[in-house]
Amino acid sequence: MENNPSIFSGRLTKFRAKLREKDIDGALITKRENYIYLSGFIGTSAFLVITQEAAVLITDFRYVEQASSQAPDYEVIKYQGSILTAINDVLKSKGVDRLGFEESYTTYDKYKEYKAKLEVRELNPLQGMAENLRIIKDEQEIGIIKTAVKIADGAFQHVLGVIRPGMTESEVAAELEYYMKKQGAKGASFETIVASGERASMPHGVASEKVIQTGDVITLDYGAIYKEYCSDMTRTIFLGKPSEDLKKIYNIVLEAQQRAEEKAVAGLKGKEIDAVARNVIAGHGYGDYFGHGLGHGVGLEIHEEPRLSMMGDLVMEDGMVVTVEPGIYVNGLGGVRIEDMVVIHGDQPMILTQSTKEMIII
Ligand SMILES: [Mn+2]
Repeated sequence: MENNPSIFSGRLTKFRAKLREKDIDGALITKRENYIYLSGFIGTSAFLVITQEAAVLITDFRYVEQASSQAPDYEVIKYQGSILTAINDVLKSKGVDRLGFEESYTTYDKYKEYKAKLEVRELNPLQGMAENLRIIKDEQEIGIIKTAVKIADGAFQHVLGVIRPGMTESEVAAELEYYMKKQGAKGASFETIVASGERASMPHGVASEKVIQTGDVITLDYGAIYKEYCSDMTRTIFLGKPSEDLKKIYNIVLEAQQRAEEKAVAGLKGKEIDAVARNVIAGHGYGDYFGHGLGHGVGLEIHEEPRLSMMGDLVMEDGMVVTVEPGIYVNGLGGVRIEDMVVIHGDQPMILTQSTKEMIII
């Protein structure tokens, strides 16, 4: 990650203000996406202790050097033996009495250990304190996400020239992933979905050994991880001339996608944007065949807040990055989904995904 130190100290300042609001004097952060966000350290093991005055990163021998260079705002402490002892020592030396912990990522076993071994007066749930800061992306994050999207767009262009009848879905997935890595991606942001023919009726049909044949509809849903940030896109294409039913479904999904995307604007709730797509699809009689939410936030995690679904109560704000991905799935026939990534930007949604959404028949 290109560590601009001022970005991380700015995030620490915001996080500390939230701690003060909740009257918590120290936070223990163990979830990888959260410690990346707050410190800049991208290794696979770290424990942050953040108080009003201190920022400590505890890690093991493997990561001391990396942590020191990636997280200059932090005092890096190496532990050997018991991590709980190391955390407890830091809590004591920093005078932490009311400790906040990440309740959604703490197993019951760990919680019991915290209770038994950490000498603090209170253990308080942080209630998504770091995750809530992550919802709005800053300029640096949006820049990285744009590159992650561009890599996925390039892979789509690449794979269009490669797909042939006789290939398996797994081979197509491998082409997408190989291309993305060649363009600088660390890997795929989730298990690549290549669902062809009748399998396209499975919204999450991960690539299988099925051989792709002429006449198949093919749903490609995939993304890249670039500098720890994810992208996510879906296109549905046809190998040979599609049936009238599938063509009709394609055009309905496209209309729903475009109409909803135009409404991905600041001030609307996730569920209001979801309703735009849902109403288009229901209006054509396919309401029962769109069984998932319209979209989700994307960032360090592939699925994060805000949710664009019937339950999405969060109001859109500038800097949120979301997907818009309606679909129609008909058992025995196949399915169509079209997905772009969008940055909320006043009343002018910034559509990141550039691949064409015109019907592609190869
Ligand atoms: Mn998605």
